[in-house]
Order: sequence, then structure tokens, then C-alpha cells
Amino acid sequence: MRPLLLLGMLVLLAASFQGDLTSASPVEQAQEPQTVVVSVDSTNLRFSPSSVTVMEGDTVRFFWSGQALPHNAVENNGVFDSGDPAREVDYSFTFERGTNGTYEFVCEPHASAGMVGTITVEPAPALEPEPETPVSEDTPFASVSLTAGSMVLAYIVSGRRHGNG
Ligand SMILES: [Cu+2]
Repeated sequence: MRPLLLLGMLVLLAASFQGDLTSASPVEQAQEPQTVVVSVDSTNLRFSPSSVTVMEGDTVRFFWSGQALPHNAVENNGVFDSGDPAREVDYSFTFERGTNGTYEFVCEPHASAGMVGTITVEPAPALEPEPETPVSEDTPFASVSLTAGSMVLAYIVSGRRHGNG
């Protein structure tokens, strides 16, 4: 009688592990990191767009080619720097977690002509902690099998205690 009962409980226990795996699937993830491209507009003296808003984790890519004038993008506090002004630039900078804020940058040769820009980095949403007990109303079976699982554990533990004592 007892071995059969134990076997039944072990089956339920296995089922509960499966339930755990299912409910541990990714909850709501923050949106995928984005890349925003900043180029140079047709006046040759303006960034396009000159003002962008991104989220922590996103990348700003300064990208232009075949320009009439050489340009670069240098953050006022040296946070990023695409290097020497060039007609071909492909420079990416990623704003990691904790870098939220406002960043002003210029094209060095054309800053006085107004070739400046602003990047606003918004804080990423806080990471959601894993729920302690992933049991909800729509998984009643998981709840039942979890209970059965703890019963089996109690059975095993008490069995061991008797055996040792
Ligand atoms: Cu420029």
C-alpha cells in the first residue's frame, strides 16, 4: 500500500516540477535595447535628429557617409567621442544602466555654427524580482501537486529520522 502511495506522490512531485518550469518562463521583460541613428541633415551643419530620447541600455549610433564636410560627435563632458571629424563616421555608444540623464554633444568644427545635439537617457524600469511562490489561480494543479510534493518530502524526512534514530 505504502509504496504505491509513494509512487503516486512522486508522479505528482514530478508534475509539480514541470509546473514550476512553466511558471518560471520569462515574465514581462523590458523592451529590447534599441539603436537610434543620428546623422547629418542636408544643410551639412545640423545633426539629424539633433535631439533624441532613449532608454538605459539603448545605443546611439552616429552614422554618416559621403558628407561634403567632415563631422564628429563629442559629448561635452567626454562621455563619448566619435574621434576626429570625418566624412564617413560609424560610431556607436551604448548608455548602460545607471547612465540616465541629459547629454549635450557637438560637432567640434561646426559647434559655433550650431551643430549641436542633446541625448536624453531615461531610466530603465526596475528589474522585477522573481515571485516567491509562482502559484496563481490559473494553475490550480500546480498548487495541488506542490502540496503533494511537500507531503512526500515530509514523508522522506520523517522516514530518514526514524531510520537514523
Ligand atoms: Cu559638423
